[in-house]
Amino acid sequence: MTTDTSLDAFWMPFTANRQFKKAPRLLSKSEGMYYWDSKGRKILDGVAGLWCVNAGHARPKIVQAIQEQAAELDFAPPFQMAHPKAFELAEAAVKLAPAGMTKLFFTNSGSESVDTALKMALAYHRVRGEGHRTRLIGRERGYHGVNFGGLSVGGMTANRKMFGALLSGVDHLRHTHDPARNAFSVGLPAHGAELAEDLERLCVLHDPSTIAAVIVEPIAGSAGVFLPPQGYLQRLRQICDKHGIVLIFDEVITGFGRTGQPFAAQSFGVTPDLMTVAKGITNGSVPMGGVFAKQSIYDAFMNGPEHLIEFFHGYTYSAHPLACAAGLGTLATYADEGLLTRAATLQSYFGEAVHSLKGLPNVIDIRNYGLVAGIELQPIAGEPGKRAFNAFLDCFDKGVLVRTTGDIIALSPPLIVERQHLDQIIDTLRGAIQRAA
Ligand code: PXG
Ligand code: PLP
Repeated sequence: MTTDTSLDAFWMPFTANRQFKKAPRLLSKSEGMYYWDSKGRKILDGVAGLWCVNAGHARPKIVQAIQEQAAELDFAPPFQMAHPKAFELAEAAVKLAPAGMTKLFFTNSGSESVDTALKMALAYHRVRGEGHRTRLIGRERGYHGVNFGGLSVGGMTANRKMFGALLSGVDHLRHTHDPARNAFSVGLPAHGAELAEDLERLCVLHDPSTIAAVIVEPIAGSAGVFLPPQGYLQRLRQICDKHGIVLIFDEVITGFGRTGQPFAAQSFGVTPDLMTVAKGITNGSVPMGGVFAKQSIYDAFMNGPEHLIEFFHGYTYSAHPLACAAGLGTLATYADEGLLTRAATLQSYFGEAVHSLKGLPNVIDIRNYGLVAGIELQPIAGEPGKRAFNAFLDCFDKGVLVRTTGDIIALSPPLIVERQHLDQIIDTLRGAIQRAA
């Protein structure tokens, strides 16, 4: 950026624009575990960019794949046409997915993946002659992106309240965050499996024959790292099976190694019918998302005359060549370095480090699983979000990037993280939390 570039024109997403433009935080370079800001300061990345740079920054195989692809084939129309790397990436990715999830539909973001999955579920029922299944069930405090479908099933009030009535026929399960019973749990909380019975309650209210799908994040990330109570996801799966409801896991954050397995579905031993991903599929390098589907869901569409389109849905940039090349470079990097299971080996060290913050002023809960953690602070009276945001600014000033949502600090370092990086993140955070008291 030249020194006379104004910050005026760019309307920044999910940002306090006026405050930012008075004191901008600009990143200009990245490599491995680090960013460098525009002043040349080195900043340790404690959040994998935005939960996406799982293999660390500027990895050679990914960089090279993108560079070569840009010169070889820039774009190929994705409707009634294709290019080889789309099939290569889909094949490589379904090998990582839970058994039986054999199909992958490409999108360009998590938000598009969610809307795609909701449409797939509705259409799946319809092609099977169950078009009466139209209701979609989400969960309070869920985040499923910002498009109208995902917003409607999502449960973050600030994201929803400005945008009208959203989709009709949507209902929500209660969230599972229960600090009174589960505060400072190490790993999955013991209490709350019974909250899955909310789905039975909604089945009684609406009749199960009207319900198309239930969507949940296996671990809610964006709203503040809420872990599934032990047994909760298993119970949701049972209720969906009993009533013929499609179960969708939104693995945009948990996918590609965050929980110690390629997908949280595998860590928790529960297989959904549809699974949305984005972020880690290309290591954040080129926008891409996707929806994994069970074979039986795909098969239900493969009816009627063969020359007809089976699913009237897709994006201009579905399976974009640059994204597919980046995805192949990413999966190769994950495989070379065993990154998709590395979180499992670091989980106990990371967990102990994070839980060492217990007892600091205003720390009211700490939660961890794999390489994700949430540290919840007591809000400043009348100024919700400010204490955590001050800690975020303080950490950035001290050279560590963390993420906040409300008064919750989230950590999700790249999966290449070493113990000394974890120590630096926690030590910096300790100081920031003390200063934010
Ligand atoms: N589903 C889940 C579970 C997500 O975490 C999306 C969908 C939407 O993805 P896109 O690519 O459309 O942004 C996400 C994205 C945060 C934060 O503050 C998290 C996300 C996005 C923005 C902020 O933690 N996750
Ligand atoms: N709006 C218009 C006018 C379009 O022509 C298209 C795609 O052709 C879109 C929106 C959707 O764009 P995308 O396919 O990139 O989601």
